[in-house]
Amino acid sequence: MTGEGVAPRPEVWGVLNVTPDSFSDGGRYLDPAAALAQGRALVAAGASVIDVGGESTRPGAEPVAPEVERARVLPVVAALAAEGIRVSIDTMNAETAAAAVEAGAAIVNDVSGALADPAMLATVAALPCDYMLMHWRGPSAVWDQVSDYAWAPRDVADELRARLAAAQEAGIAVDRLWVDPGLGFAKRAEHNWQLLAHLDELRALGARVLVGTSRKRFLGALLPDGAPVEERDLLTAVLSALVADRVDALRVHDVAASARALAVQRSLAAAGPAAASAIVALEGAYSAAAPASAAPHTGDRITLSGLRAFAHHGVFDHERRDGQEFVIDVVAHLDLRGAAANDELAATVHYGELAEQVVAAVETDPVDLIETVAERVAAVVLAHAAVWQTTVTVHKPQAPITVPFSDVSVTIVRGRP
Ligand code: PMM
Repeated sequence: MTGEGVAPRPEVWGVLNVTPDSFSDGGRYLDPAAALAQGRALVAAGASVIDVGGESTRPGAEPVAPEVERARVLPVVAALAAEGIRVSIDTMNAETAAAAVEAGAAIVNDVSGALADPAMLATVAALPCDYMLMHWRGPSAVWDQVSDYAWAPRDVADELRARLAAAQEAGIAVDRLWVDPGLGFAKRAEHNWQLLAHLDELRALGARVLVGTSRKRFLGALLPDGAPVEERDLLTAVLSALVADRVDALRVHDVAASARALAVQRSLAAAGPAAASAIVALEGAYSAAAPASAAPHTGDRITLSGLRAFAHHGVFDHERRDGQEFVIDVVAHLDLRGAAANDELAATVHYGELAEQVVAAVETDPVDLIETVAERVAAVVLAHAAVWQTTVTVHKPQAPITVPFSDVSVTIVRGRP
């Protein structure tokens, strides 16, 4: 029905909580027949995997005895798998994982990243299944004490890298592994947004990437107070489309909405060259440096995202004294046809060297403003003769702003005079 390799990327995984108390669908699918019907409906709406869970991870939820968890999920896993549906079991318990795979599950989705049950990695290593390591810093009772990050995208990637290494050491090959930033799990809204904006950090880990944005509280914060949780489905679907090109799978409750949003995203992406020339035309309108006519190469560019530098810029004494992290994105526009035709590094810009030059320019003499830092970076990029235009964004995620915020940045576009 939904064999591996058939599903378009990203896949949509449908959530099926067989619990009395999950925060958005608790109690609806405790009856196996109702769960099976919902699983079928999610597949019909476009899910390639059904993620079956028997224990709520909602803050304040009571832990569930493994026997109770298994009694809830195993009949549903078996019934779905018997229909040829690809099933994931959402569990932190190794015995439940093993029993679910025995019943036909193809994936173990462990929100604890193998930190809750010491037997999990060895168990999964011996099972014929994929394994999802979600970023986790402990149960919801401790989230208040463990929700601080220097820069969430980097910290989460570093912590997941360690979990991936542990999984591989236990004998789980990387082609069986998935990672997930664990949105909402010991993360404040700003951390969730930063993680979504910097998914490349997770992609660089080498495992497949899934994100679970669905119906989470940080989306509810964008809706009027008291809005029903289902109203978050539209926001989830928008996010599904926005991150589609950087993830392998999306875990959602309203599969139809995300599947439709992805259809829109795919149609737009398929119109790539047209979309690219529209962007070039827009950029041309903004930059005197753009060639008068949109030549075929004017969309060519090299992009460096999320470069990190530690520096002492800022107007406050403590910023000058203690320093903080700055994150820089650079787009360098240059004609890449010659480099591609001759496969020749000398005909383009060496991105590793450019990255080092940008970081070095940020890490020198402290100044007050990130505007000044951005100008400095633009000058470094334009020092490469082949570059005719650059877009530089300097983020200051730990800026001294007294209200909750996710990021502040300055973007400039500079070209040759
Ligand atoms: N979120 C929840 C449960 N399981 N699994 C993964 N891999 N990623 C998630 O983000 C995730 C998860 C909590 O949401 P729910 O109560 O709606 O299932």
